[in-house]
Amino acid sequence: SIQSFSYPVGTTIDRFIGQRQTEHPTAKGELSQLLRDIVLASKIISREINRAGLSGIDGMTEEENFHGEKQRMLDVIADVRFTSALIKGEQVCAILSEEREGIIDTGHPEAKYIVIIDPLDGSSNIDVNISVGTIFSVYRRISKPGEAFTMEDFLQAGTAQVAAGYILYGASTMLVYTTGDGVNGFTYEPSLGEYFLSHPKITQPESGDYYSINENQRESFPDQVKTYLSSCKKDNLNTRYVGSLVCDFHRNLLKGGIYLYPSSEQYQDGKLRLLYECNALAMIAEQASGSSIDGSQPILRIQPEWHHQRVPFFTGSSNMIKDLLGFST
Ligand code: AHM
Ligand code: MG
Repeated sequence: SIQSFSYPVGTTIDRFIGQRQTEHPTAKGELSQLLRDIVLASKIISREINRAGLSGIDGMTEEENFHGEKQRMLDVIADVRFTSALIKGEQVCAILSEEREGIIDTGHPEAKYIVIIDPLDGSSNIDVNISVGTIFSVYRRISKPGEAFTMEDFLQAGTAQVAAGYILYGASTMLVYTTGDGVNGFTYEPSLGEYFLSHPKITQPESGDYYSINENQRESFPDQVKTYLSSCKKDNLNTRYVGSLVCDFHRNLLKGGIYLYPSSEQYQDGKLRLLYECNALAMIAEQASGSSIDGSQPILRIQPEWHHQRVPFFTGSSNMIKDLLGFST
């Protein structure tokens, strides 16, 4: 019908954030402002990514980050855009970015939140025009507002997250986030410059047909993972692997499936980072009735020991994670 072709109108993300705030009469609007700052930076990055092939910023810089990885221009741009938006927004006292070694002091010691962010995940996909993402977590600081922040503020278990989300720069740009009260997804309309609520109250199917894994290290995977993979093959599940975590996670969240990044000879503790990548997605998965484990325990319960810690990461439909757990020795 003509109606299905009519222009999307509905709840903008701004209105949604405002509505959520009025549901919490004691809220002062700081978290709302912080989320709006992330929304703004994501619009800018979305635009940069859309033009990357023409503007030349899909290429490499001369620099390596402290992980020893070559940085892409877009990695640097995304890092700067998100951190500047959060600094200007004044709601965060300090930031950890996967692109930098140390804590970023925002110069707002009175602010009560901290943010951990992977500004551009999966960026090795950028120069072939494949989707990438941003992943973020928000925590209340442990140190007192007004005092100096410490590393302890960042080494909190994932259960302490106040909000978590990701932006998927895909065929459409989408922002999916939770504040611990369910998961909602918003799709960006670039000509209006607005995100609209397109995926209210996302729930992950209990089971699915997809498993997402890079198997190049399979000889050295733990037996638990080898056995689970055999069962996936026996059950004729389909492999889907973009190699951009946000994309693989998002597909499995909506359609049902499991994502696996186990330990191996190459990556003794897995490849993905607990603070920048796993905790945020684990919170979203749990809020959407899925689950996330490191092979034996929930990701969200892990007490981080250092900020760049890696962890084996398994996330997806609850019954699939249950099956994987069943093979642990
Ligand atoms: P990055 O932080 O350097 O972008 O690496 C993280 C990415 C994830 O997006 C993706 O799931 C994974 O690395 C892919 O790793 P691999 O190429 O080993 O399959
Ligand atoms: Mg990353």
